[in-house]
Amino acid sequence: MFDFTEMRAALEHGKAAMVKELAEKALAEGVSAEEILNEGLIAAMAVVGDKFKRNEIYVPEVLVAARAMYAGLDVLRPLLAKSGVKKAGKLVIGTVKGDLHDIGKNLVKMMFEGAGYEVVDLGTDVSPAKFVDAVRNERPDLLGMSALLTTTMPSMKSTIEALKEAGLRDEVKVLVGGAPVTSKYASEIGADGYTADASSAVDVAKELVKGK
Ligand code: B1M
Repeated sequence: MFDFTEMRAALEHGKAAMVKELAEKALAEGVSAEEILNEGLIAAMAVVGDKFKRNEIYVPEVLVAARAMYAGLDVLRPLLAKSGVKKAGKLVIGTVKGDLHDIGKNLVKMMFEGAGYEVVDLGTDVSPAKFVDAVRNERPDLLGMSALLTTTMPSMKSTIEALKEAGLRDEVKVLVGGAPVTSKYASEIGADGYTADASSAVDVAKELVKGK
């Protein structure tokens, strides 16, 4: 069994090169990309989040930890995104207006790419108008919105309202997620689906698109 202690410590301390090296080592030892993601990268990022919350570390430390997480994700990306099958559908995704957190959104994106979806990534700080334009122009099956701040969650509601105003609400299934988002909130704002993690987002999306 692979010992993730060193990888988690490297990520917590922002040692990107070491995280990359240890992710490669784990893969070479036969550990699955999914296990490295969950037991190594996501577990370490949760510790970083707790320390941030307790003011034991500050924004610069969180940023270097995030950079180290990306170094690990770069190693895993080709494996998580391996597909080769015909496109399962199209997803437009972005982090909502005022919100710059993109690690979770990028994981969701990777999971969809891995499941054979075409993904259009609008990035972070995406306004309702920009989401609406993308739905109009890209004609996706699904619109995914991510929010990590309680203060930016209302932008999901504004985007759904803007889709209604543009006459596009019935054209697309709306999937929402992010740490502060709940399934209760998702139904209150009229989203079609919610998941707490990136892995189950694809399963929920498949169910939604089936009924489309
Ligand atoms: Co910020 N931040 N941050 N931050 N940050 C949080 C979110 C916070 C909870 C930290 C804390 O206080 N404990 C807190 C929010 C409090 C709140 O609103 N309730 C917070 C704050 C306050 C802030 C600032 C305001 C701090 C400041 O400046 N004073 C500021 C805001 C900037 C802005 O956005 N305007 C800020 C800034 C930053 C950094 C830039 C330093 C950095 C972001 C770097 C980046 O993303 N490129 C950062 C980080 C890294 C975090 C924490 C530590 C980690 C977030 C993360 O990436 N987690 C976070 C604490 C925490 O969450 N524990 C925190 C790992 C990621 C894999 O998880 O994003 O939850 P997550 O995604 C999951 C699921 O939620 C789900 O799947 C993913 C994987 O399973 N999911 C979806 C996500 N999107 C989905 C969409 C779906 C489905 C599932 O469908 C479409």
